[in-house]
Amino acid sequence: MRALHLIPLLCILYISSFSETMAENTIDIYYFPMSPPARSALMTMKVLGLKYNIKTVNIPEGEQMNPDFIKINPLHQIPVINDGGFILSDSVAILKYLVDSYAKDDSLFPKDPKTGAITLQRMLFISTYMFPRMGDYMAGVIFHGGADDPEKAKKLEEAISHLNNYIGDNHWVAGDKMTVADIIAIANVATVDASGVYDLKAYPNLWQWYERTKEALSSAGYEEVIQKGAEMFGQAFKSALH
Ligand SMILES: N[C@@H](CCC(=O)N[C@@H](CS)C(=O)NCC(=O)O)C(=O)O
Repeated sequence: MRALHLIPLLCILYISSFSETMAENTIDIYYFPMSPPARSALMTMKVLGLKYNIKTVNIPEGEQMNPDFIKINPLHQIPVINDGGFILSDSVAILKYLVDSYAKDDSLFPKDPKTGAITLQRMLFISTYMFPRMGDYMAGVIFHGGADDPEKAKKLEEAISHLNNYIGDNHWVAGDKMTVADIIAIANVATVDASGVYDLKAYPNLWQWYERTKEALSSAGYEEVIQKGAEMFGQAFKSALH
C-alpha cells in the first residue's frame, strides 16, 4: 500500500506536464492517468489534434464520488467528456463520437458495415473482457491487500492470448488499417506490460503489433499519455504485490 501515498504527488507532476490552454472548441475530459479507458480517450483526442482541458478525478482518493461528478456521470466512472454541453461517458462511445465528429475521414472507425463491426467488436473485447480481468487482478492487488492471485493472473493472460489471435497476421487489431481499436487496446496492453508479470514477447503477433502501435502513436504523445500512466499503474502494482 506504500505506493498509494505517492499517487497524489505523481499525479500532480503528471498533470502539470499538460500545458494546453483553453480555447474555442476545447473539450473537457474527466481524467486520471492510471485509468486505461481514460488514457484511450485522451490519446484519441491527441491523435485527432483536438484541444482539450483535463479535469482530474483522482480515483484512488475517491473523487469520483463527489456529488458534482456524480451529477456528470451517475455511474461515477471516468472517462467522461463535455463537448460544448454534450456530455458523454464510456470510452468506447467516446472514441466513436470523437472520430465521427472530428476525424478527416472514417479510417479510424470505418463506416463499412463489416470492418466497422469488427472494429467495434475488438473495442468491446478490450472493454468488457480484457479490462475487467485487468481490474480484477491488478487493481485487486493495488487496492485490496496486495496478495498475488495466480488464478486471476491466468484469466488476464487468457485475454492477452485472445488478442494475440485476433491480431493474427494482420498489422492492426481490427484488420489491415489502424483504428481506435488499436488505441483502446494499447492503453490496456501497456498497463499489463507495466505489471512486469507477463512475457509479452511470447505472443509474437501481439508483440510486433505493440511495437508498431507505439511507433504510430509516438508523434501524437504516446509516451506522455499511455506510457507514463501505464507505468504509474505498474509501479503501484509492483509496490503493493506481496
Ligand atoms: N466501461 C467504462 C469503464 C470505466 C471505468 O471503469 N473507469 C474506472 C477507472 S479505470 C473508474 O472510473 N472507476 C471508479 C468507480 O467505478 O468508482 C469505460 O470504458 O469507460
